[in-house]
Amino acid sequence: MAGGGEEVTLLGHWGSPYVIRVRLALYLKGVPYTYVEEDLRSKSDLLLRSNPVHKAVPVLIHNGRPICESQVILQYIDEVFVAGSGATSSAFSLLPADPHERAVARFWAAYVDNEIGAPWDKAFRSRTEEERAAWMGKVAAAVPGLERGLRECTDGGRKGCFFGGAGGVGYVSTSTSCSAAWRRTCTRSMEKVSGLRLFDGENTPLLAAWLERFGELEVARAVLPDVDRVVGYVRMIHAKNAAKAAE
Ligand SMILES: N[C@@H](CCC(=O)N[C@@H](CS)C(=O)NCC(=O)O)C(=O)O
Repeated sequence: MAGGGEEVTLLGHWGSPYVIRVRLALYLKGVPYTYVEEDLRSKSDLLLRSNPVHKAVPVLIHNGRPICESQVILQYIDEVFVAGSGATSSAFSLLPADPHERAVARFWAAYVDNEIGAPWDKAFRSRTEEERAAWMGKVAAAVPGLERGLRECTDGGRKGCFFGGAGGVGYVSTSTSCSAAWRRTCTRSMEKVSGLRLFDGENTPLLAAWLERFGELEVARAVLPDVDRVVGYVRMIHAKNAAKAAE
């Protein structure tokens, strides 16, 4: 049960990067919440009722009202849980105050979902090695664009260290928690599973350094799942997908 008279419940799955980004945001904002782990093979009535369109996690339920889609949830959290609202003591804002900087942050958050997250999901669900390699090729092709974005957002790496948010962990960092998580978990897991290196000091020095720094933060340590657990999960899904392909 959340404190301060607010009831906040998150329906999630431990391995979902979309859920992880919401958990990062709630942690950064200091919002207490009840976490409900969903079995995605047997979804709860609450999940089906709360997200009848996509039937997917994350769903945030705030005082009985569901909010779906992780980017929408992040923006909701940023707007609702503000200092002095009684809902949280944190003055921390995920999105920058300046409208142009906010637009830039949203642009890169969308870039991450569309150009990196979407093909990554397809790779995850691929039934053959060839199909998976093709989708991961698309992910790899989008990574230099993100490196360029980080350079522009941070004035060549000099301004702020965390990609969106003046020197702090901001909206893009949080919504890119997939990437941040990738460095510590999914990326390392993918590296272990497929041998593909997406972020390294030579080709993507800013991203590599940023993700390393992000991974060291208390919030990352508290929220990101264990690499070996993710590796085991990814391998299990790949094996299931391969078995389906062979049917
Ligand atoms: N665009 C959605 C993506 C959410 C999503 O794909 N969630 C997955 C877990 S990672 C899910 O719940 N899938 C439902 C299923 O597997 O049936 C968001 O940003 O929230």
